[in-house]
Amino acid sequence: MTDIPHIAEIVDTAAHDATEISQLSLSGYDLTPQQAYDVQAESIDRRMKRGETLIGVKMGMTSRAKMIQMGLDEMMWGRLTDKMLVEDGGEIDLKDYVHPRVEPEIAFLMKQDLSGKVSPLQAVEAVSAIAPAIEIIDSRYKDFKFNVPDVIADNTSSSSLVVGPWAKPDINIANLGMVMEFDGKAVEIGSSAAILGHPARALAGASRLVAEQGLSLKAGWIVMAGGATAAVALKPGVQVRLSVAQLGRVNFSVLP
Ligand code: 0L1
Ligand code: MG
Repeated sequence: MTDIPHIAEIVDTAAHDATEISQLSLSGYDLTPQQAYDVQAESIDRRMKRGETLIGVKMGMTSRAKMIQMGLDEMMWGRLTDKMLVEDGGEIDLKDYVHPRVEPEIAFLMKQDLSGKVSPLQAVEAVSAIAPAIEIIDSRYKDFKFNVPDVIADNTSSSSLVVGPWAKPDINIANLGMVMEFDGKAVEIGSSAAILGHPARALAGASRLVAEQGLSLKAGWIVMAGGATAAVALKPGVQVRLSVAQLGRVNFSVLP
């Protein structure tokens, strides 16, 4: 029998202590995707017992660029807690991470609960605001390598998020230019269209996938739509900025 609480403790401790671990699949833990989501849920329960609260979900593998970079092609999701939020313009310390990377994203703020199969249009109708956002992903696995159950169990590499100014949801987000800069130099240039053809599809996907785990997206939650480009590794001292056409900018810096 698969010991879900034990595996949850392994991934939670690695995330908490920012320590690298071997892939579960190479350590004798061959999980099904459902077991991996059970591990994820249990590991987040451990965080809640330490006082963290759930603030939303993140979608992963929602663009071709991400699928090619990671060699995986399955959309997946992870949970976001209040402790993961980095203030817009804030600072992070690399000692709190294993080998972090950043992704340019779009964030949705939920106006009402949403669950199950919905169209992208219905999904956007449940949103009160949209913002430019940067996700800091940090796989706890050695060399940032994993299979699908490994990464789902590791909360889909979710580590931190930085959310920019919220805008009214009446902006057409189908094809917004996105430029991510390190120290003022573009490191990734893309479009919101790279996120499943339209970020609203990632939100509809989130609604469907969380329902498969008996959950719903809650009013007040943030939903991260997934990286529009490949993720870029962070370096000490770097200033990271994302500009999204019509939505504005979000930034943070890494301590030297
Ligand atoms: O947010 C993402 O697209 C990441 C999903 C997990 C895979 C990875 O760590 O790149
Ligand atoms: Mg992401």
